Amino acid sequence: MNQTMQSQPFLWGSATASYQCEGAWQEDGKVESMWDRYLHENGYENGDVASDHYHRFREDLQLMHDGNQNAYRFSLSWPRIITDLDGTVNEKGLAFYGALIDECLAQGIEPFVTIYHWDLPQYLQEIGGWLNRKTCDAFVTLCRVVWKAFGGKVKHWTTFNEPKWFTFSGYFNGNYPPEHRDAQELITCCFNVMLANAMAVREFRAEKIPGEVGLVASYETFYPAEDNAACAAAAHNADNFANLWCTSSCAKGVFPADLVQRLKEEGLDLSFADEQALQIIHDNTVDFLGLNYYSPEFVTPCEEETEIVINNAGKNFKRKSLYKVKGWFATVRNPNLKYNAWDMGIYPQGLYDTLKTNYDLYHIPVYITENGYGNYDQMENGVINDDERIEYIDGHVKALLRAKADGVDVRGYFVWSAMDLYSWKNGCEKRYGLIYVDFEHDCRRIPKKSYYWYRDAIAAGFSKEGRN
Ligand code: BGP
Repeated sequence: MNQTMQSQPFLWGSATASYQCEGAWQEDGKVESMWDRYLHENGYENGDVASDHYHRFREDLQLMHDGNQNAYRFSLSWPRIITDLDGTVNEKGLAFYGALIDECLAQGIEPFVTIYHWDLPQYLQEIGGWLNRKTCDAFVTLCRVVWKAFGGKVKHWTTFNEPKWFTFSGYFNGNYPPEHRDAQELITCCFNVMLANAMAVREFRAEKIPGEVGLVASYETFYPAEDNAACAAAAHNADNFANLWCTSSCAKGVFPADLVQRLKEEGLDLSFADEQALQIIHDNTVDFLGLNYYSPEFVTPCEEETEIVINNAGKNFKRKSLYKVKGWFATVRNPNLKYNAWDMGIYPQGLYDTLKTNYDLYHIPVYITENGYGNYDQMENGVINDDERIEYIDGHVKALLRAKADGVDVRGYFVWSAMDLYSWKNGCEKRYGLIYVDFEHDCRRIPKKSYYWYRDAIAAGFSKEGRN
């Protein structure tokens, strides 16, 4: 890692992802992503236009600048940049990101770039996606292209966003493309993604790309629902299942031994984990961890059949979200917490624990790369009073500052999301933005009350308290 990173100011920013905000799904030579294909084929709400960031990024960056934000986390659309299996580069796609990065720098905003935030090119999905090792090689090709183009301008790189969610949802729960439900496929994909991460880190170091390279993990804090050994064991199972395979392999270079043992006992075939791949993972760990934290889970043991229920319908949903994995763990609602309409529990202590746990385990710098509150925001007389979001962010930032004061090397905080955007399978009415996007009227932008609050809070003290 570049030493200058240690003296950088604390990053206060906001985040987006390419598919969720750019729109322009067919413009300037971009090819289809697996999400384009999947949402179109099924007639679901899609991100064809989304927040139209592709055409409005200058206005968005101006708003971030005016909002005192000094960093912007965004991702690159792979199918905009590389258009086929031969690795053909689409210069117009690269030029878009060049303009976006230059605009960040002109506005005094650090670009914090995620290379993969789920929008795999459809041509790679057709050869098996993350089940196929060729996708790992193709990922390294993508990294090489973007590092050649933007290395030096961008100092903060992350390879993957949340390996847990796109593998679990795509290959176990089946609610994301390619809608498979197969534990063997799940663990194969998980391994290949972590291998691709390590191969990319190796490339980053070999090419001496300036700056730092990390990975963004979704970190779910799992707490025993009751104070007993069985619930504690279930919480550890859940941690292994959802978090540790990812964080331990990218930050320490090894998969948890008890998890590996357990998978073998369950009859899963781990022959994909060949010596050479394990060595690459071992030798190429990340400089930092990005952690996305939204809500905690409280767990008990589970002997019932596996069942996952995800609330994508908000207030119209007739059940409650749950996560039951037979023999591993089950989640239960905590009656003491407030939940939003999509069953997300609000618990700032979870963010503190996320930071502390990961820093204590891995001793590398951490960033909160996503934290935010989904709601049905309403505009009344041109104003959006999103007080619940303000309360949520305020509570979580305070938890972050507490962790920092307790010695955690946390270097930045990004609100999810910069502006309203498309939420995977939930559509656009689940809004997270600091800035309202009027999807009905040409995607015009209207800063919410939280935008002004965040702007003033940064000026008033977050920066001071957050500085190293
Ligand atoms: C994270 C993803 C983001 C974003 C966020 C909110 O898992 O990295 O892309 O979508 O969660 O989740 P959702 O949109 O499902 O409410």
